[in-house]
Amino acid sequence: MRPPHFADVAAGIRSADMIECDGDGSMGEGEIMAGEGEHLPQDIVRRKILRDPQAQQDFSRNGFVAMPMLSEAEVAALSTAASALRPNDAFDPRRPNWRAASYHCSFLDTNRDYRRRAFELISRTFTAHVEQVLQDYRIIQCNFYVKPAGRGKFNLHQNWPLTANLDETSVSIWCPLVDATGHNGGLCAVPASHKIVPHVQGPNTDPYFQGLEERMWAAGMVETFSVPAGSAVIFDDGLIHGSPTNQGETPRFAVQLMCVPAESTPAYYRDIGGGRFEVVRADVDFWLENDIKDLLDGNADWEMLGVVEGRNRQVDFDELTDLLTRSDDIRRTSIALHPVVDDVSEPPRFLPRWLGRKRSA
Ligand SMILES: O=C(O)CCC(=O)C(=O)O
Ligand SMILES: [Fe+2]
Repeated sequence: MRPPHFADVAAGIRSADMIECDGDGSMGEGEIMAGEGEHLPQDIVRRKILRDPQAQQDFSRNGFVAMPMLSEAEVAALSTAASALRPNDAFDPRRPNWRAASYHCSFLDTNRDYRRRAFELISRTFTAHVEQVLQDYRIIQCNFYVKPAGRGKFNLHQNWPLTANLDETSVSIWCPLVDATGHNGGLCAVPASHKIVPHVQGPNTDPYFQGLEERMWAAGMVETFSVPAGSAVIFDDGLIHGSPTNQGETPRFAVQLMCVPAESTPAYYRDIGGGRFEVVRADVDFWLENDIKDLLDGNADWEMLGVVEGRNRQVDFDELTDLLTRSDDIRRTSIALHPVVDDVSEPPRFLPRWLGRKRSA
């Protein structure tokens, strides 16, 4: 028996549209054999993410898939509407903002009214596309990412997890509004690096591959995409990705939408020290209302889902290489985290009752 997963309880695993077989060999009857660790719940293995079977297969294997999305008219309309928005940094942070980021990101801008307008504009433009391409997903966050000429390097990273159950898949849709290549700071990624470690990436957490970036590039692990304006790269938020400095003459505008399975509980993981994370419900308004300082400080008014024991640790280059080599097998195992259960008869009152139950062996 596997122990109760955090989100089995927090969210419940409900049936969604399932894939019969996506061709990656992992869809047999019964439990999937784990390469290591625990078996992955069938419901999650079979949960379809992209409606198109070929896109689903590519996504499962590589952690991303690229496809045309916006029409030329939609790109033009969105670009015009974006230029009328007034973020506090005017899309051009003159001095590096949080953590020395030299790009504009809607979510990091201090203007709440702008953040909401950006969300409304982008979600309005993309809702029908999301519906058409993804199987029962909904939009949680919308951002403009703008890199001024000569700036904007984005170190390799994973996006923060967005679901209370880490075995579920949240995705980013990254869509440039200008043609984006390695030259002007387009997206790059390490193929098949999704769901290979149970790492929780938070705003102040080191990546599990800290210090390896140069070697990863030198070893040819990182792929750079050339994406025409309006096309999209849809990727697993656990995929290692980033983007180089914009060496072009003009700003590089892109949008990013973060989407979660409709049946999942959207969440934010706040590092509370000692390897533990507080998990709080984080739906659309959560991300519009809270800025980065709020996210780091926490807030007693947030809806607490529980506390989980993290399994973060650093890997070295050889281990990363090995994990990538075995990634198909590793992805058949669970990366979900377990609720922290203290051996006390009376759980603290702010925790839901189920947290007071003992974990089965
Ligand atoms: O726009 C970029 O260059 C980076 C985007 C990114 O990291 C993301 O969409 O998660
Ligand atoms: Fe990212």
